[in-house]
Amino acid sequence: MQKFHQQLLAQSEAIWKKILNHRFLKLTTDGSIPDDTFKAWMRQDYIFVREAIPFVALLLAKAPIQLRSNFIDIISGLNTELKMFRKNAEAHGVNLEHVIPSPTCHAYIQFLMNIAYNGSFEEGFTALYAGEKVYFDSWMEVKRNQKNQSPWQEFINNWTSEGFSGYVDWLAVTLDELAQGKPERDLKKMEEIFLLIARYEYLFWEMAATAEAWPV
Ligand code: MP5
Repeated sequence: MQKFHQQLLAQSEAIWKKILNHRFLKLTTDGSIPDDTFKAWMRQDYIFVREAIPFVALLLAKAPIQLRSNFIDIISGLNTELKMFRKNAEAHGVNLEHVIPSPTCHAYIQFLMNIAYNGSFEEGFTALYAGEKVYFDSWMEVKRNQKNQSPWQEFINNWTSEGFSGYVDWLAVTLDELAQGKPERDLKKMEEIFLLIARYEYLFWEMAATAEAWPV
């Protein structure tokens, strides 16, 4: 029988393919990504990771006691990641101050916050798994196919490390446990959230590739 996380991935196969084939990842892989394009992603993703901290903290407040320590580690990992962003920003002359979240980044964060405040713990956990799994698969695609070191190597290595891979596996196993015995209605909601996050993730690459911005 298919596990719940496998079912989610199977249902999202079409959008997943589009994510992994996105030109942002292809150009990063072959080294031809314009600096400004990568830097646009970096600035937006810095905001995303910064705002992921309150998102995960809200989930921590709803988490079963036995998962609290995992959530503390996740928050700590996000904080370490922010330092990696700041270090690379400094090295590449990227200004991370006063970044205005683009329409996609803004909408994605709002969606996550809405789930964290108004959704169940299981719904929030599903969103977390979806976002992390996309990043793992996306950066693995880059790592597997790159022929030369990239100026952005630290980002590539960050989401393809053994530690990150183990964390994403843990999310999948834990999500399967959380889904066990849940009524069909709850599982349907989790499936909807998973697909929506995957769609936002696609749009996030698109946002960076097109330098998406507000009209004024
Ligand atoms: C992640 C991210 C991965 N940094 N940005 C987006 C748009 N989606 C997912 O999350 P984390 O917390 O950096 O591992």
